Amino acid sequence: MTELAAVKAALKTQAVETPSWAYGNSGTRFKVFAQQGVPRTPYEKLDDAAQVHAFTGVAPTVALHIPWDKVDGSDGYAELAKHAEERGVKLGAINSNTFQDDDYRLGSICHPDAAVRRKAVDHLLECVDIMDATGSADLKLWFADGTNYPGQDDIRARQDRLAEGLAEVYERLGDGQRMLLEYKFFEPAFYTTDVPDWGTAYAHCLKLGEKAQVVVDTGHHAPGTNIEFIVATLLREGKLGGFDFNSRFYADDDLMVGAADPFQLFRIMYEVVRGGGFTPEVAFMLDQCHNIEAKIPAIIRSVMNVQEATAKALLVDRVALAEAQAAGDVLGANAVVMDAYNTDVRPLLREVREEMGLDADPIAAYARSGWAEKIVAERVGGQQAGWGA
Ligand SMILES: [Mn+2]
Repeated sequence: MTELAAVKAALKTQAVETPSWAYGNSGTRFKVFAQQGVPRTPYEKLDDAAQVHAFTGVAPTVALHIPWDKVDGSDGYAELAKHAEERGVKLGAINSNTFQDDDYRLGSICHPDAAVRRKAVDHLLECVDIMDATGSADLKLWFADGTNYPGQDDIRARQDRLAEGLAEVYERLGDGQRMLLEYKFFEPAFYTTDVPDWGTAYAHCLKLGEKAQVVVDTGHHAPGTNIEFIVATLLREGKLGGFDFNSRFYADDDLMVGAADPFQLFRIMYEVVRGGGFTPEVAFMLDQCHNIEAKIPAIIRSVMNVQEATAKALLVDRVALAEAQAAGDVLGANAVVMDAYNTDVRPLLREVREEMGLDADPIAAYARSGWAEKIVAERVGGQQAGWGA
């Protein structure tokens, strides 16, 4: 196989998981803007996600969020999984929610009151039940827990509560199921956050065991953080469970991945490729909201941005790079990396898509498909998915 053929083959195996919540209405704490044609049910979210996969060929799974995607009935989740498969996609990670209830004002799994902790852990256990029903492999945990004021609660005790709660959920995981622990350095808590960084997440995952791994949300870092170093380190330790991709200019902006800093995304994907992380064992998920732009084309664009960064990462001449590094050739090594980054990979990706039987231009093909007009015409009445308004 030629080198280019190997790059193409790798790109065809790419899998980017799209989040159900990206198809619903969203906004900032100032305003949620409603859009026409937005899904009213988890089923309709899957219908939209299937469009993204149909036009990109590399978005085969959809993450659910509980309770936003809760369905009724004993067979509800099995039916949801069937609905997805009939449309050519599968259900992916189950995301828990321990941040939208009045009981969680002082935290969830780290709350000082054992009764609230019980409620939070029970919710996480329910999420594992749902994984059993959907066939999902990953439980993705993000905690809004923390404190706003010095002395508000005992920082150390909160870590103990966190460890205890996580251990109970970990024990409940079945074969082939994982716990992916996400970190975020601030917000909604501002003084301390109980899982603020990869080190804290890693320490808990290490103690829990092999089924616990760290999720890197690209938006959850301080400005200037070298995220690719974190990725390289977690891969080296066998603890990189996956990504929540998005873009940030300031904080947790949840903008389209690759929009704010495509060079950073390339550097991250290079470390993924370099570290042997371009495998199904690492979940490449989007965690984004599309507040002002049309949602489905924005998600298609996001998937394409990940593809472009991946293609460039795969094009790095690692033999030449290793030689330059070994020779101490600072500028030469940097040039090898920059050559790959500065390659226009769009023609290559158009070829890849055509070889996959897809339209070379997913955005244009989606626009021509009439899906956007169809959902505006058909999804009239009912309660649109989304949060706040
Ligand atoms: Mn996230």
